[in-house]
Amino acid sequence: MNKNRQCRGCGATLQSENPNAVGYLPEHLLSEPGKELICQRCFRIRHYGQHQEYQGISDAEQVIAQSMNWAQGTILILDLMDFEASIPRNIDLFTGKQNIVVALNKVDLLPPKTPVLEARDWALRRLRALNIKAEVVPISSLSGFGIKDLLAALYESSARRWLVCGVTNVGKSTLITKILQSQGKKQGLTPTTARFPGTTVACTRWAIDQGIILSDSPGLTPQGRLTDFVCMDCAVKLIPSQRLNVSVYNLKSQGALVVPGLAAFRPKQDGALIIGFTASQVKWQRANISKLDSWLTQSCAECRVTKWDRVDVELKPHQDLYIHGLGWISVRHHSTAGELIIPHGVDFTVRPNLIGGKLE
Ligand SMILES: Nc1nc2c(ncn2[C@@H]2O[C@H](COP(=O)(O)OP(=O)(O)OP(=O)(O)O)[C@@H](O)[C@H]2O)c(=O)[nH]1
Ligand SMILES: [Mg+2]
Ligand SMILES: [Zn+2]
Ligand SMILES: [Zn+2]
Repeated sequence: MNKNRQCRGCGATLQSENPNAVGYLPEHLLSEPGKELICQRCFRIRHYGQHQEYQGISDAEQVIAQSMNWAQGTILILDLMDFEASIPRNIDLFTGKQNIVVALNKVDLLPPKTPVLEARDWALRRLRALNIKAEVVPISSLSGFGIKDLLAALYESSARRWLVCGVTNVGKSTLITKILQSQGKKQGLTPTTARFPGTTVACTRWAIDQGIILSDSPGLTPQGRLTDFVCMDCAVKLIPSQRLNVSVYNLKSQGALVVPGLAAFRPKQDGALIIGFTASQVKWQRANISKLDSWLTQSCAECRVTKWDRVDVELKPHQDLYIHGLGWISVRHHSTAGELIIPHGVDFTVRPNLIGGKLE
């Protein structure tokens, strides 16, 4: 009778055999007929913010590939604060579809002086450079900014079945929750959201106004994102969740920048003027070159970095050096060469600056 009932929060198939696997619910709760249910893991996330490891999580790419047959349109969510890391590896899978809208999420974390449209245009240029030609709608799933514009794009299209997809933690489930709330659909459950990656494990479908159905989906794991190299506690600290911190560092002789235990940039010349950006609980800070190694060993015992990549990088004026899953540094008037030190396997991108005046 209870075969294949689904957790309404994370999509897992409900089961009462293995408490350490996703979808677990004690037998007496699972046998309640007809009711919308959530699994024990979702209950713990929602009420206690707990983030344990669970077994039985299917490969997100496979789950999404199945839903692509159902969907008539795709809402691809990108995280503005972690932009390149949130572009899925196999982007063609999504952009090959007829109806695609890119939702540029977390714009609430921009500094107050940065116009949202400026950030939208920056993202458009970045996507065009990657040959991705989709409409880009800036949104905040958390505050509700831009949700009306996103819905207008869906209503205008002939597609009714939309897959909401993207890498882990970009805000897919938060977006669906916000839309359900904005349309007064508060009577039922909403998708489970959390500050750590991997919350949604299978697709769940949600009816909204104008006959549209949104499918939540499990997040893809991007390659080379620092967040995915560290333990859950450290991952939570790295998730973009705070307004972008922008600090200017006028480095003196022997000066460098470091995020303790995670990354460092060591300019080749004295007196570099560098702007540091992070939107999470970690921050860039000044360090003396002679102390860099000791700063880099100051990390969590559980996920201490053992192998570092040291790369020579040259930044031209108005370029960002963005470390996937961490944040970025930027220079304005002078080219700056230096050594970037990051955990082995983490990716970085040199790109036109996101924040501040642009070079035309
Ligand atoms: N500041 C801010 N935080 C957001 C926004 N959208 C989502 N978040 C936060 O990002 C984290 C992840 O949100 P989820 O909605 O669970 O992300 P997801 O894409 O469903 O993640 P998975 O299910 O793990 O793939 C949560 O802490 C959210 O509160 C946003 O627009 N602004
Ligand atoms: Mg989710
Ligand atoms: Zn669940
Ligand atoms: Zn850790």
